Amino acid sequence: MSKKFTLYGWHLSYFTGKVLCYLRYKRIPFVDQPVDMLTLMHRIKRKTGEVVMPVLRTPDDEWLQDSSLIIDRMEALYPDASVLPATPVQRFTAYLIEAWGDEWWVPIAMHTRWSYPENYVLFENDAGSALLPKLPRFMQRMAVKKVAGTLRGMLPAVGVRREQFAVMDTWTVNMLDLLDAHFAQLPFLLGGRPTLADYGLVGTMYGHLGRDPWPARELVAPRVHLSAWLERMAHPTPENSGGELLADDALAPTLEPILRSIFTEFVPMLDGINQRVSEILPTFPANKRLPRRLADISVPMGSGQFKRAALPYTLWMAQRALDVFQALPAGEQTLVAARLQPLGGDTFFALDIPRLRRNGLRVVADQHG
Ligand SMILES: N[C@@H](CCC(=O)N[C@@H](CS)C(=O)NCC(=O)O)C(=O)O
Repeated sequence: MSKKFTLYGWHLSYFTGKVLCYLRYKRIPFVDQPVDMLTLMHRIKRKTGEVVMPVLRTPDDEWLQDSSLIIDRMEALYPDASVLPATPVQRFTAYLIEAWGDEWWVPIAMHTRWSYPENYVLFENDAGSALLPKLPRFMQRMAVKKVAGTLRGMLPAVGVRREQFAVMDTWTVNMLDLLDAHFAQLPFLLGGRPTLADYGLVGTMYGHLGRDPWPARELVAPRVHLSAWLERMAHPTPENSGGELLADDALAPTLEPILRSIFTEFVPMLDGINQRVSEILPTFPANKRLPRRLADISVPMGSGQFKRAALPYTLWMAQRALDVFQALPAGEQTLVAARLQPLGGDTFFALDIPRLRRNGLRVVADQHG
């Protein structure tokens, strides 16, 4: 058995990109293993209960699933070059942006991939040679067609619906401009080295926007500072990623419009999901996993509205950030709330979500909490 960690995933996968960039930055030795069909459908399913990537297999043969759990476990094992800021405002902000990067951006990443057929050639090549590495091309193509069909089937649920394309496109261009303006000032979201915030955002940027031919050419390449950040994230060196976070627990002014968008768009999404969960919870069997998706919610996106299915899992990511806030000493909580209040942060701290346990890609709610 390998003494190293093994990362099972594909470079085109959102959450694999997040973990891959993280492991590289931390200089944790690992085998980058494109996951094949047997491993994905059977071994991973047996070990984690899900057909999912990424999974990190430890040298002790533990199979860790969920990018956030993987990072938590690795941070405990490898505390050097921590991606978790030590000061309260930056620490909380890192978890908040992780949640936003992981969850809010999924429809954008799916839209910029699946709405542009030119992206399919790379997907077919990469996924085909990963799934069935030893089999002929035509069989690889058939296997990819099936996987692509499953992924395309998820598009309407996550909100990739033709009538919403204009709202999504406008939002994306505006947000990428804000990010580009930020990275013109600072190497990373919170300063001179990457934090959990950057790893949340890199999921969408590494595997999807920065790699699929259409968005890489049309959206990322023209924004040189965003492109340079992505390059630092993908290929970290002590020279390009070894700086300090902003002094005095500061947040850059260029991060403020991004945080404002999180509070006026992502938080209403969390509220909407919470509402859907509270509708079913009173009659839902205790200790049973909630459905992966609940009925549609409608949330602000830029100056428009955006409809998508509610994912209870997303609340677990919000709970993760709230837990970090609540674990701070009272004085530090006051500092964090005061710093974020002018940007609309009150809405986040007012969230009242039932206690959730993660189980694979779903959650179990504590109905007696
Ligand atoms: N929250 C999980 C999400 C993992 C995830 O959604 N992975 C995608 C590929 S990027 C997948 O395998 N999806 C299969 C599915 O949704 O059924 C994580 O952070 O690892």
